[in-house]
Amino acid sequence: MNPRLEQFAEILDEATSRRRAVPRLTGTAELDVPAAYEVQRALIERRLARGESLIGVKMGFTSRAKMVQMGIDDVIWGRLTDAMLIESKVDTAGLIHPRIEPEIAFLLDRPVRTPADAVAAVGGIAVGYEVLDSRYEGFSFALEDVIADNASAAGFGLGPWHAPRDVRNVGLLLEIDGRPVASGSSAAILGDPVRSLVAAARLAAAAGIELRPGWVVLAGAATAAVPLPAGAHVRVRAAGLGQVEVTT
Ligand code: 0L1
Repeated sequence: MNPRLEQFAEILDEATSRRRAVPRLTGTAELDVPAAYEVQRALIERRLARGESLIGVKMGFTSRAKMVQMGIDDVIWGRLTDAMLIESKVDTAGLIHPRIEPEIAFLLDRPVRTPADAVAAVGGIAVGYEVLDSRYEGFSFALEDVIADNASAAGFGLGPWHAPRDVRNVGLLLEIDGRPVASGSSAAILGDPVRSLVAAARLAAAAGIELRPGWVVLAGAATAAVPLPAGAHVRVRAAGLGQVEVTT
């Protein structure tokens, strides 16, 4: 691998472990989208070398509003490892400037090698949340930066799994300390979270990666991400899918 890209992965890895934001890579370097995904791969390889396992993928920029904001016309993806799975508590002191957003999650029970495999591979659907923590100063980045930074992934949590169902218009509510702070519909996720799942299969296939049984696909946010304070109790509710809670 190009040593410069490996060096970018090291910078982002250390920003994570030292909880110190870094300037965006594109401020001083040329980085295109394929090279940014190479950095992401190298960043995750470092985690795998420390004993973490891949357990899924996350989709990003899945709402029209975020695509327009970034000036892009396709979604991005990042990798999820077992160390990112949050059971019930997340320590915000271990993060730089965390934000949280509600998600719809798919559980795969069959391998997905092509987009055509995706829908039939869904074994479960759950409400979830994602904790984002851009490793860049001031959450300031270009598309290539955020791809390299594993799409800002920091952690995620999942509610109870349900049998596959229509999730085109599921109402989602994010509460912090009992107060509603964001609400939306799963329709904000590409019009139907299943489209995001199919996109995950497309992008993974293009990268030569098979989505495996047991993996989770986070389809993307249905609302804007909100700052995640310390000492908070967060609840995400989804109509028909129950809820998931986390404390910080
Ligand atoms: O939409 C996403 O999850 C992708 C990247 C989020 C960018 C950020 O706000 O950190």
